[in-house]
Amino acid sequence: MSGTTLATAAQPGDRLRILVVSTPVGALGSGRGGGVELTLTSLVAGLLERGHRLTVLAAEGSQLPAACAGAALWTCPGVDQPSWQHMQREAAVQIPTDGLLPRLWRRALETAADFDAVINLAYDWLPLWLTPSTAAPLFHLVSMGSVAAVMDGAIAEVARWDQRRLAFHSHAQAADFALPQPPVVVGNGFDLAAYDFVAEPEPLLGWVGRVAPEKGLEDAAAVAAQLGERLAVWGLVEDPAYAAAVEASVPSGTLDWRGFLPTAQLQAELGRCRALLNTPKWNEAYGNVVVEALACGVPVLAYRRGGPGELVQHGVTGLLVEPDDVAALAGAVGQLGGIERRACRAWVERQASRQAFAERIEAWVRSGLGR
Ligand code: HBI
Repeated sequence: MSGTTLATAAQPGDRLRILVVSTPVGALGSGRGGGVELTLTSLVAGLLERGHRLTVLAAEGSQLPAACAGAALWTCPGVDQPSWQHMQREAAVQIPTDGLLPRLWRRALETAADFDAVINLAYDWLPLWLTPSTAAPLFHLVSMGSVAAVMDGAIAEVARWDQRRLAFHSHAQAADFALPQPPVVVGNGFDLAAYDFVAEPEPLLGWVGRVAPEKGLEDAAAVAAQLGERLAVWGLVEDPAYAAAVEASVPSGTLDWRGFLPTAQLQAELGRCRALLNTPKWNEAYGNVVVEALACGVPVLAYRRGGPGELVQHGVTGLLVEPDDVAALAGAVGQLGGIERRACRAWVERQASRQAFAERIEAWVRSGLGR
């Protein structure tokens, strides 16, 4: 065996030395990593709180939020990995010249012997492919549903080799993949101190998300138009042509475009809504915005699809309707009276706090390290 010495296997209860490898799609703090930035922050902050030693490996220019100040930050220069989002299903893996992804994983493999576990948050082929061939204990928190055949294959191969190394945000997401065993589902975690509960809403409907076709804004707009109500829209306009088409599909003034706001401002405005409409057209792996709304006491009216279809407790924290049924979604707005806003906040405190999430992550890693 070459000079690598395996870290002495961690025993239950002692502190773990954990390396977290971030997404190669943008630096932390740039917002380009999408939901992964929120997941990484909660995972690192939550595990620090549980007394573990954390190191984050990310793109040059990354910054860690204050909650992660206790973690070491290592960065690599390199060209961003092309995003799997909006790729053709049969697309091949591309490794650009001076690619960031291979540099991250060269560094991860070189230093893995100093860690009890390496947690990968990137939705990429390379770290998955390496897993059965290295002694380094690589774990993968898969961040999306199925978007490419080559990724489906890499995930299925690790699952066949040792599925304990994989975790998912929801059962609906995990169901996209060929898994021999029931999946480890860890949900996600949020800093609930950052979300203020609002007991008395305004008569405003809300929608939050990247403004892109897979998020289905057009359906929420149609619901607002059908009810003659306004819809506040928060989020990065990733696809301007799509946004213009949605705007043109409803009477002018229906949509109130609020733009992409940092969490503190978003939650202050979102909390005033009487409901969040969630209209995913793809198998949303989790649905961060659903939990952010619930954390403010805002009930969620959603399609019974993907992660949101699991997060919303029908009749308790919101209402679920058949996917793509705009009329049913409009009807659900009329049934909001039965939902207690405090029950929305209570659910998040129980299920989606940073502490609850970090506990599930630690249990996942420990079980994967066991015999
Ligand atoms: N694409 N290649 C690649 N790698 C990622 O880690 C990645 C991505 N596309 C989207 C993405 N991550 C995140 O925004 C989602 O997983 C949330």
